[in-house]
Amino acid sequence: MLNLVLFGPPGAGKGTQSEYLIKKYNLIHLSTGDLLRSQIAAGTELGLQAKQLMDQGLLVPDEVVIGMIESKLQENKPVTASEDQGVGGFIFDGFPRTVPQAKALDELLGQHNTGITKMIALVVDSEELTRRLLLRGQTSGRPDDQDEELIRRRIREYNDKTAPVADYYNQQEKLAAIGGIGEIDGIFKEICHQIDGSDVQ
Ligand code: B4P
Repeated sequence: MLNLVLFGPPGAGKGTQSEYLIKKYNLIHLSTGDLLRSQIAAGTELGLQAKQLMDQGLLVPDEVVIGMIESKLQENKPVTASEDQGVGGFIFDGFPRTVPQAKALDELLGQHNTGITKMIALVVDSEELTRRLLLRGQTSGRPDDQDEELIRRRIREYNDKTAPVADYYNQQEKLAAIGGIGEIDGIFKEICHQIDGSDVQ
């Protein structure tokens, strides 16, 4: 199985690149941001609690997101999925965002006799991230994309709590860092090159 972690600060292009990767490698997409937003839309207790934190640019507690991923892995049992549905693996988008989440993911995948193949880390500077998110905020309707101070807090939260997750995968020799500025298609080719050695031209 090909199990990828797509990593980077808010607005780095994780969601954007995930869409291409899912199609090319036939992956199941697990985005904790999307899962949380669907809980908010459904008005669940979990969604109400998550919304308060997300609207302030803060991370949701580890146990909440780990629980969501655990139940999604149960629904799409990794081994069954790969054998019976021609599924190539999973893409984890926006998860793990803390070292405890990374450890929990290793444990959960280990229970299914599989593991993370590679972490793709998209590198983009803060000014470009802020520009992209404010632009997306004009049409996305996402409250966390509409306020520059809030966006800067999300980036700080990333630097404080999420950036160390890259070291965790680096120690396992699974980290591939890729420049995330430029044409979306060119960045996608570079990611594919890191995954399967395919030509970047
Ligand atoms: P997410 O939903 O994961 O959102 P994100 O980091 O803002 O988005 P992403 O990087 O995917 O951006 P995209 O590709 O769309 O998280 C939202 C919130 O949920 C978090 O702040 C947190 O509160 C909570 N949360 C989620 N997961 C959690 C976890 N595991 N633990 C705790 N809390 C969690 O790209 C952004 C924009 O850039 C788009 O408009 C796109 O068009 C543009 N773009 C992409 N690539 C480009 C390029 N190459 N050039 C120009 N523009 C580009």
